[in-house]
Amino acid sequence: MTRPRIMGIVNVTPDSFSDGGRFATTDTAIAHGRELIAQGADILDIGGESTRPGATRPLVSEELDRVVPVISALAAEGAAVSVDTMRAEVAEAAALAGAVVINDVSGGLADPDILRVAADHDVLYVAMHWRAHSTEMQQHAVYDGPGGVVGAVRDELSARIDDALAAGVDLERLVVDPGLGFAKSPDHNWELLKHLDELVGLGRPVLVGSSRKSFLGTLLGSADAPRPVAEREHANVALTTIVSLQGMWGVRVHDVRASADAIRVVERFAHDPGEA
Ligand code: PMM
Repeated sequence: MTRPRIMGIVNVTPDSFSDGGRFATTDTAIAHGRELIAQGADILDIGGESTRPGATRPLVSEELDRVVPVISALAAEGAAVSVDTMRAEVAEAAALAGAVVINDVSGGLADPDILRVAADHDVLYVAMHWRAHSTEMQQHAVYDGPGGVVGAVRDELSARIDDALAAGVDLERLVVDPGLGFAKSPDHNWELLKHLDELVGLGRPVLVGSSRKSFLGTLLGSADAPRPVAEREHANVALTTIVSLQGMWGVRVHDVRASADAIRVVERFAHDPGEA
C-alpha cells in the first residue's frame, strides 16, 4: 500500500471559513506550519486567498505579502512547501521562495499563465476541479450531462491536464483533485467520493480535500443547521480512512495529527506480517 501524503493546511488569511484568521500573521503561520510538520505533515499548503463561498479576492500584493515570507521561512527549514494560489505572479514568487508544489484550485482557468510558471519551475502542479470564483461558484453546481457530476469532473480535469501539457508541464508532475465543495452540492461531493476510481482512471495521482467542509456539517447536522466547523473532525478522519484504503495520493487537512493517526491504522491493517 502507498501511504497517502498528508498536506497540512496553513491559511494565512483573515477570512477562511475553517480557521477564521487564527494564522493570519507571518509569525503565527510559521509557528503553525512547524507544528503541523511535528504532527506528521508531509507537505505544508500555504494559502493567502480564502476560497470560501462568497469570498472576495485579495489584491495580488496582499496575497504576496501573506504567503511569501511564510514559504521562505518554512522552506528554509527543510519543509516541503506548497502554495495554494490561482495567480501566476504568486506561484512564481512562491517557487522562487522554495515552494515545490503549486496547488491551483482553478486548474489553470483563473490565470492560464500559471501553467507556464509550473512548466518553468521544478514543482508539482495540482489541478483542482473548479468552475468559477467563490462569489458565483454555487450557481455553477449543475451537472446535467449523461455522466453526471463524476463524468463532468473527470472530463473537465482531463481538459485541464491537456492544457497543462500544452503549456509544457511534465505529465509526471501533474496531480488532480476533485475540488470538493467548489461548485458542488453535498450530494455531488458524496458522489465524487464514491467514484474516486473514475478520477484515478485519468492516470494521475489524486489529492482529496474534505477537511471541515460544509457537506460534512450538513451530514452531521442539517442543511439549515450544519454542525459547526470545529466539530467536523471525526467525520473527516473517517473520510481520510476511506480515501487511504482507496490508495489516493494525498489528503489535504487542517488537523494533521488526526489524519496521521488514521493513516497509521490503515497501514497497520493492510500490512501482512508475512511480507518482508
Ligand atoms: N480546498 C480549499 C482550498 N484549497 N486545494 C485543493 N487542492 N483541494 C481542495 O479541496 C481545496 C484546496 C478550501 O478549503 P480551506 O479554506 O479550508 O483551505
